[in-house]
Amino acid sequence: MGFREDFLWGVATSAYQIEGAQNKLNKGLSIWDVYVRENNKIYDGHTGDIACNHIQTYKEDVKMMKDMGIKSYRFSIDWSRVIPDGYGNVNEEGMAFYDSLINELVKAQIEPCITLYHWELPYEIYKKGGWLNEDIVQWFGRYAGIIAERFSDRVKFFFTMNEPQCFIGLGYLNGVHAPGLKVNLRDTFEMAHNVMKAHGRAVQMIREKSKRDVLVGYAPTCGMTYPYSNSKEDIEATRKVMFSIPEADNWTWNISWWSDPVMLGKYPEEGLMKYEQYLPKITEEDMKLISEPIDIYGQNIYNGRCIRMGEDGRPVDVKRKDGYARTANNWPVTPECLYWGPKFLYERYKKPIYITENGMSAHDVISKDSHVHDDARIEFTRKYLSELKKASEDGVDIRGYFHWSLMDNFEWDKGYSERFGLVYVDYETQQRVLKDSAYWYKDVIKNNGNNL
Ligand code: GCO
Repeated sequence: MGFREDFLWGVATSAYQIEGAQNKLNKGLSIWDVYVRENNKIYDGHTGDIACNHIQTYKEDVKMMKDMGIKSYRFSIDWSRVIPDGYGNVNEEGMAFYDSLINELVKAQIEPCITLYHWELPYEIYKKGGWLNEDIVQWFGRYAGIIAERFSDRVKFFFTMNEPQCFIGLGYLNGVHAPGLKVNLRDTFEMAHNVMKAHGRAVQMIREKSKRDVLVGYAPTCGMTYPYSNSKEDIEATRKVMFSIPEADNWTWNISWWSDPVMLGKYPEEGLMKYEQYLPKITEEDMKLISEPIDIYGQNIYNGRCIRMGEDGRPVDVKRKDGYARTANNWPVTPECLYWGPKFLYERYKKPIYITENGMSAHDVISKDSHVHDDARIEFTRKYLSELKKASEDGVDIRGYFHWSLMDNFEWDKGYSERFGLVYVDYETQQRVLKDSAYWYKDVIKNNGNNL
């Protein structure tokens, strides 16, 4: 009992958040390179220009992972680094970097997992309309094929899109992420439809160009829900809220609009009705492309809402307790979501699940004894993983967990003010210090979670 014997214990990062060298190695501009230069968009004027300088330190970083006992590394490829304008020539210098990173991982016996899109839309594609331009479906597919052709001999895991909820919602609806726009609702639905078509096309191209059988997945996010009690009514109310559809003005933050099409081949009825006036033309052919079968389901999970059945038979949110536990960026600590989230997702989508991200930000400091005592992160992860283990024991097909993040990094509009890493990064010296949580996680991995 517990986790599967071959459970994939991992850590995750993304390209812009750690790489640095943004204008080196012939990289093209991405929307983030441009956005961070605007005034007052990013905390204290921070940029990802240097970030964790991973382009230069990747060998040491891989060695560090090996020392931490990490079994798998989920990283992303910056589209604008390997195809500077997104659709034209391939930049060999960019490809060579990832090639070498992958070789290091393989040597260290760390399973590489590629995410294709963790938000670096090439600026040249943005200028052509970005996600609004239907051609992006082919451009993204071509990019996916190029990556699969080159790396599938060594890489088995490919995730297409990371958190479409965020890159459309935060990028185009409330404008706090690149490209920082607030566009019409109509446009956001069309973008979302193209995102999912691009996902489908990528799945096809990965299969076509891979040198062997690979595993293809998707990595959306969203808040989860968990029931107030184990009564049938509360559980039913919770399941209902989990897959419910929000009002149009903040529509992107939900699960089913983004996952039902991909996993079940149809948009949720509730959404088709609620959003009708904003929707683009949706054809059967589109739905077929969008639901091109995938092998594994990734989900980024950070927290959730507690739900119970109301007196009137409608689900209600249970108020959080006064003084409830929170992380440094004020996200609630709700371990139950790592039990109920995967359980509901597995019931609905019936695919093996990987938690592609989970973790917390804390105000970590290096202590007088030169260590970083991040007890809160240890406690957080212990509680979350214990719930995940319970789900696995209850028959949910959970195959892996990637802690966000390997190391502190550029947290988007929050710059370097949030520290999510198991490893502390001093951004002036680029020194890395394993936090207590890194040693703790190593022990968990060694025991396959049996010591949680
Ligand atoms: C994602 C996330 C990460 C964040 C993390 C903490 O999309 O995968 O936004 O990039 O750093 O979720 O907020």
